[in-house]
Amino acid sequence: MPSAIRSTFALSLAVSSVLGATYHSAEHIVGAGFYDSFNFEAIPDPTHGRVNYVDEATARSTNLTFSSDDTFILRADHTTVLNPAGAGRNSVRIASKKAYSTHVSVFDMAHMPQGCGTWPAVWETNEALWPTGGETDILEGVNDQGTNQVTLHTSPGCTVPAARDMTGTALNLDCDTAVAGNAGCGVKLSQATSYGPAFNANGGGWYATERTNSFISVWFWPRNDPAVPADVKAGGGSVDTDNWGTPSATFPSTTCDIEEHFAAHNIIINLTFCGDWAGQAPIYASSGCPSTCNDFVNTNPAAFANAFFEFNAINVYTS
Ligand SMILES: *[C@@H]1O[C@H](CO)[C@@H](O)[C@H](O)[C@H]1NC(C)=O
Ligand SMILES: CC(=O)N[C@H]1CO[C@H](CO)[C@@H](O)[C@@H]1O
Repeated sequence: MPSAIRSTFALSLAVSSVLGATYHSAEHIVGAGFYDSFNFEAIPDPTHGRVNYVDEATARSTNLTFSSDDTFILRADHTTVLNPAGAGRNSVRIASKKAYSTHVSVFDMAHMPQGCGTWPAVWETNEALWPTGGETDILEGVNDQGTNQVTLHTSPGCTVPAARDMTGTALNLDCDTAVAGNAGCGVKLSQATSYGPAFNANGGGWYATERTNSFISVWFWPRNDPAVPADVKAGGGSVDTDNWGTPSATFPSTTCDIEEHFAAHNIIINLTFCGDWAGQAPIYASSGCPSTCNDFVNTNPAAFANAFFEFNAINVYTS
């Protein structure tokens, strides 16, 4: 091979191996752009929460969603005392119009919902194909109990090893929704500021997910973390996950065929109250919360003044 061609060949090999973890912006969602990128889902809560999901017109007219040039807020009603025999607390659930298989998504958040009875979630799934299309819970918890838990839920035949290269702690190892009451295969994050009041007091931070056919990983960087990668902080453009360091949670494909167990996913953001997780009496009581969960949600609207998400941006990247 002539040397000029040989050196081009060598260069292209070097470039393509670096490009393995480089992704380019597919959606840069900021401010009112959330209304373009997401559908509002005014559906009954599948997890039996004390919630009433409203449509977009209601969310906008009652200020449950609010956008400015550089922020998008999604919150629950915090002024209405509820009739215990009537509908639950008004809140919002949104699902992205676009669906992604292998991708990176970065959530730059200044605030997340907090308070007794709250069950917020930022997650990805295919609602029409659940559970065979899989589910990735990126940010989820109940009743202000941190730290954050990252969880996969799948059809049978997807498990993860106990020992993994991550900073979080492995919980269940079988991701099958039919096992252990649909607990999924979870990872409890080690970072104290990853959830709830501690997350908010610290100005929030960045959650990022990378899904390939070899692994699904989630990173969390608190707002003041000197290690937050420059491409994550910048938003848009491109990102190189090779430079992101050890993830908070990772799920390798060793004993889980990710391509088979995960369909193209929409990003879903929801805020419910009580229900199948937050509302379980022992769980609610162990959080140091008063009364019963439903009664607290019905009678204490002011307690939900901080039950809101504030997004600086969501960035989605594909390779
Ligand atoms: C709607 O919410 C935003 C953000 O919290 C707030 O700045 C604004 O004043 C609210 N508008 C009304 C009409 O309450
Ligand atoms: C009420 C509601 O929409 N609940 C969903 C919110 O997020 C979790 C993901 O963790 C789903 O499992 C719930 O169905």
